[in-house]
Amino acid sequence: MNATLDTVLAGLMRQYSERVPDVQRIISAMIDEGIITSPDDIENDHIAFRTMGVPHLGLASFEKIFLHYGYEKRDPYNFAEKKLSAYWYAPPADGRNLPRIFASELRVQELSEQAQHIIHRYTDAVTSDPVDALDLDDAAAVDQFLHQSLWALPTLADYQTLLAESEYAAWVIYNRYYLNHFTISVHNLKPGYNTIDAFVQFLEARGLRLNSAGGVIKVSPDGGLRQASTVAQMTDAVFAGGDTARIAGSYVEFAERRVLPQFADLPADQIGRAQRRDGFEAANADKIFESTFTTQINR
Ligand code: OOG
Ligand code: NI
Repeated sequence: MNATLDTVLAGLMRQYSERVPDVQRIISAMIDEGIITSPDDIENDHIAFRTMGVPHLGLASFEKIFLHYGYEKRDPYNFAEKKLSAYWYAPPADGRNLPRIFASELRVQELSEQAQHIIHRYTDAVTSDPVDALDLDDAAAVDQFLHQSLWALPTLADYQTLLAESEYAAWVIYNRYYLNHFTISVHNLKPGYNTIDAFVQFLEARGLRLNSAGGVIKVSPDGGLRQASTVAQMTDAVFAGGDTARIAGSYVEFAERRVLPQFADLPADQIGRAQRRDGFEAANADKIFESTFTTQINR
């Protein structure tokens, strides 16, 4: 079971690293700076996916994959203005600090008639839950599923119409289940780099472009979860009929999880994941979504 999950996660990371040059750029900078000696030294705090909330798809379908591998569904989040719902999923507790998952869904029925019509012209091709037809113990099949299209390639005109109303809708109609981001855990890095402030300073000195929505560093009201992210990189997209455009792809996130107040006096060697702030924060997430939005990309 865990071997299948490992293969699926490795497949996601491989395709994602190829699509997002910032991943290699950040890893190389961390090695060059002496923060890590190999990419394996990086703890992946969480990965994120986006889904289209229509019958047979959305979270109800997507989550079956990771629930099958032992992930547990946790807290819900609501983003009223962006018309999104999300949950986070805790990894199987096997002592390996596997990434959490943050998965969201567009509430398609809240969009304009025009946008709903465009989305359904694509997604109506899906007439039963595609995950039900998948052998979840076949890692190669799941890897392929997460990188394939469940609907026809969109036209550039449809993409642009969606983009004007919902940046998220446009992202999903083209990028589907591609990994939206992975997240470098900064609190376990060496001193000088183990806070989000220090790490952001390092990234900015190395010329990375960071999402500034709501401020570069997003801090939860309890102070325990501190996050930042790059601005999504552009990818060359080919649309139906052969039109091409540069559109938002995926990005990289950074997270510092502080030790919970009740464990503040524990010695460092007794601090693990269970002693740190867990979960997510709606107000942080709301701004992190904008890492793929034109408001950040064209800034
Ligand atoms: C997810 C944004 C939220 C977090 O860690 O709160 C998020 C997305 O862009 O799909 O990643
Ligand atoms: Ni995230």
